[in-house]
Amino acid sequence: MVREIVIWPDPVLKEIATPVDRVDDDVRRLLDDMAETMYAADGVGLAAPQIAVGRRIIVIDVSPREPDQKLIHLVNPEIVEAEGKTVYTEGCLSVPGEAEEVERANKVRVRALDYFGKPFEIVAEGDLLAIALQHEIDHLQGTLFVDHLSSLKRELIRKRMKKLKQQRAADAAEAVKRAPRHESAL
Ligand code: GNR
Ligand code: NI
Repeated sequence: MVREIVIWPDPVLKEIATPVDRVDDDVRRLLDDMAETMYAADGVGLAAPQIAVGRRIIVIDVSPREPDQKLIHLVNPEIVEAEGKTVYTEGCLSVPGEAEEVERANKVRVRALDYFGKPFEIVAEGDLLAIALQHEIDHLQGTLFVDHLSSLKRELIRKRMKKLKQQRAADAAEAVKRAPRHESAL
């Protein structure tokens, strides 16, 4: 099921997500919904807080940009090693239409549980996967790419998000007005 993606600013995006204690069918259903939501939105990653779920769960699929990669499920991910520095122009599904340069580690080693609850490690260096791992793990700490920008840039983006939310609310109200009424409502 495709879920609704929360737009920044929203309190749920600032919360620290809670660790998962067992990768059971409920968690796997969430992972499936998150992958479906990520693909529907044309994203390369998604963190559970973006669908208003405060748990340490991430999906990443950078294969549109790095064809040797595939869908990765990460539960309770931890960065166990970070090295070097790099700058990448980032976007976020919770901050639509915005893109800004962010400085991050060039190489990361991440430990997590997979779709079946089995521990694994992944190392990424100098590519979008390395960036996406850090971007998504940031989400679990309540941090978005806009928090890495100057306050001036962040406040400009905040204004544009406010306008975008108002426009979406107006569009939704208009859609209700135009919708043919159900018989019981006549
Ligand atoms: O789809 C996404 N693209 C992207 C591009 C550059 C750096 C990071 C990302 S992650 C983003 C999806 C998203 O918001 N994940 O939280
Ligand atoms: Ni994001």
